[in-house]
Amino acid sequence: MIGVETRMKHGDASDRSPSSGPLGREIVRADGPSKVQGAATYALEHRLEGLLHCVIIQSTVGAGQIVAIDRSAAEASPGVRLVLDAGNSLTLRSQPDFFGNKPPGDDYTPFATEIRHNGEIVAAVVADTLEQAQAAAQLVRVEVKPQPVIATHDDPRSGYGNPVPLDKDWGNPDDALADAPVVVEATYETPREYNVPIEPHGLIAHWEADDRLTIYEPSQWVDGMAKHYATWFELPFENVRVVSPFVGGGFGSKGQALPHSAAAAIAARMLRRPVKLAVSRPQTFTAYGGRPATRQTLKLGATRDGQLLAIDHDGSNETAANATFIETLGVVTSMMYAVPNFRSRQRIVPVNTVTPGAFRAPGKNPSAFALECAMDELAVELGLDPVELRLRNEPDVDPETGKPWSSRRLREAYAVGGEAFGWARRDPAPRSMREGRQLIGWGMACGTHPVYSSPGEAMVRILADGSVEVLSSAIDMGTGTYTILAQTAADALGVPVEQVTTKLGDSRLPRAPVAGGSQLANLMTAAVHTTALAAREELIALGLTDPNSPLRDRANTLIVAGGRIAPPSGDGISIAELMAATGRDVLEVTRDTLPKKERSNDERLKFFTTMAGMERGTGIPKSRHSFCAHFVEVRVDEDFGTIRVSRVVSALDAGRLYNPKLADSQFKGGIVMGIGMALLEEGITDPRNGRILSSNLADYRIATNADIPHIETISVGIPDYDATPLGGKAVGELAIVGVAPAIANAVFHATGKRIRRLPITLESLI
Ligand code: MCN
Ligand code: MOS
Repeated sequence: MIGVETRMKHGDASDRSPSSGPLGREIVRADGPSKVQGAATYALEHRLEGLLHCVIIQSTVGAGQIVAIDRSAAEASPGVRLVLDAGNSLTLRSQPDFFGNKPPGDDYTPFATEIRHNGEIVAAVVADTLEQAQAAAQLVRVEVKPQPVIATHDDPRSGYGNPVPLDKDWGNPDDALADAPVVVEATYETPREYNVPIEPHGLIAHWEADDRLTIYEPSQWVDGMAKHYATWFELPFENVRVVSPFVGGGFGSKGQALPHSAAAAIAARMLRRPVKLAVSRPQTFTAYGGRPATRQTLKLGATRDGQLLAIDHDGSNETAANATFIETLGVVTSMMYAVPNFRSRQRIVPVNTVTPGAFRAPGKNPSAFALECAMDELAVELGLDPVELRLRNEPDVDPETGKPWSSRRLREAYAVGGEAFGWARRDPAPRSMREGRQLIGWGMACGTHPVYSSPGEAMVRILADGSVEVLSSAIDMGTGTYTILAQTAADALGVPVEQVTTKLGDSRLPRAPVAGGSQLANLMTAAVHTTALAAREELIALGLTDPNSPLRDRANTLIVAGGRIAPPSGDGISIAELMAATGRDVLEVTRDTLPKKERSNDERLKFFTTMAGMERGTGIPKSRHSFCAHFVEVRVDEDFGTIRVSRVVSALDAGRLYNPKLADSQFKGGIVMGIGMALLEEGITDPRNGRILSSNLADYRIATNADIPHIETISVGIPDYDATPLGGKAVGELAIVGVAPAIANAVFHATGKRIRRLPITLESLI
């Protein structure tokens, strides 16, 4: 990533400190009522005149050459308007994905001629109704000359894999390990995992004119997606509009336009009619890649009293046969504990799979699984309490960069979380705690997530009735963006939060970067804060200088509070009264937090439509991370081997929370997903043809209410203005990190069995 200085200059500290105002309060979700009442319009629910329906046809082999496609029967089928494949598709200009993977050549169609994975799109049918398109799709005959398939990295032919340039080294780990009094070594594995948001992928593509495209598509990044379509169709960026006011979850899967997105847009263009394409649940398992399977071998060397001497880490993840995805496995390993000798290596193993992608806490999550299990194994080996072992290796500075922490409140998390859980009552011996036939296990592990930041842009509009609008192309996928941005504006402006509405998810609005890397809340609250302060200044200027203002010439002493503008003593007037007196319909202010104001349009666009602006710490003097400690109780049935998580207490340091109720919901969501990861989720692949067998919600099991116990979350964060302008740190992905190892460690404590491959099932305990 490009290291650009994007940190905003801090204004007057008093402007940013936690106030008794709306920011930081437990306000209910602004979008809640519209969602529960069915009034929230999701992408595929938009109604358009003359809408056609598109169905994709995916490859049923894992590798091969397409010899022929017979479209004739499908073309003759009732209601069919178009059958598309590589032979008759409009050709687009190719565009690299997030990670720089670019299809070969300058031309691109989403329809394969050479098949690299099972589920790759080979054709599509467009018809008047969905049923007609589905029926006709059955009639398309695809003849393929199959080639050998390497379905997963468990296939010995997949080989050792290819190194990627992420080596990390310090000290001399080989010598340190050779000399270390205690060494533990183990290999940990995680399976393919899928994002499975409640709302599957899909879109409506609508060409208003030959050079104007509107896309209704669930999106974590409408500006990035608009750029994608603009490149594909060689249109000016402004001619593409991506609309995504509501998103039924994404978890990383909705950051960019995907091959099926191109298929729908091509069909709409060729037919000059709006086209809807709904990816079915089974199809989503190959429409987007999900987290790749990982394998990590860790060696930890330590003194007898538990001082880490060395860590040696070798990790690999599956990637596609023709594209690179790196699940960055060394990221937590290298920054969690003070260790003088360190090595981390990473490889990628190409197999016949769809290109894997980002999935909640990419890299961090499997990285912590290996490290935090290995730390538990070391604690057992040393006869030390696992919390005590961690305390003995708590680093004063970031061991990788040597930078001081902006804040790191893990000691507090251990203390507060351990106390709430009752950790002191734990008998360290495995199989020592039971209730009847239930073996009880207590385990713990840590999680962390970096603080990323990008610039953002926002508009604040004060309307004639005194109400306020906040506008941004940022999105809310259930996270709380609508709510916290209203809180931020209300706070900075001095109006009641009920008076503020937020409009999001439209690339025509002021720009925002991706809602990924858990960066959006911090960067957009900063952008809205800046903008709202500017709007307040304009309001005050209007009150002081407008000839018709009842408050004119009051020296510069006006205060805005509670929706009223007033001199320090006296009641003043409402904002609506000021707007009426001065004859204003609207007062509109746009600001951004770009590093320099005089950026050209092209440069601005680059910041908001590529990852170029995503600051990961270069040029920032402090190491910025959120942290958490999870304490978990499991109950394992001695006869049946069934595993239940019966209690979770997590103490989390995510700095200042803009809305503790919503942050709590984020934390709990992450923990729920972590329980699914530990015990349930597994993409099972047919070794013969690379087909994903668990491509539905019956076979790909995610945690349901019945799997979830009482979860207690405790925030131990304090405002961290070295991390972000308003003092918050990363929230959305934090809590999933560390849950799976805490459960694996608890299962060991309950049973004496160390399970190093997820998910932990009753079979694995036999
Ligand atoms: N928040 C807060 N105080 C802070 C930071 C955040 O109160 N200091 C709260 C806010 O309500 C904010 C939310 O936490 O809206 C998430 O903020 P943030 O950590 O900045 O994460 P993003 O807004 O960037 O959201 C993306 C993040 C990621 S990367 C994934 S993956 C993920 C996640 O959020 N996917 C989700 N949480 C999800 N939650 C839901 N319901 N659905 C998804 O798909
Ligand atoms: Mo989250 S996986 O960074 O969208």
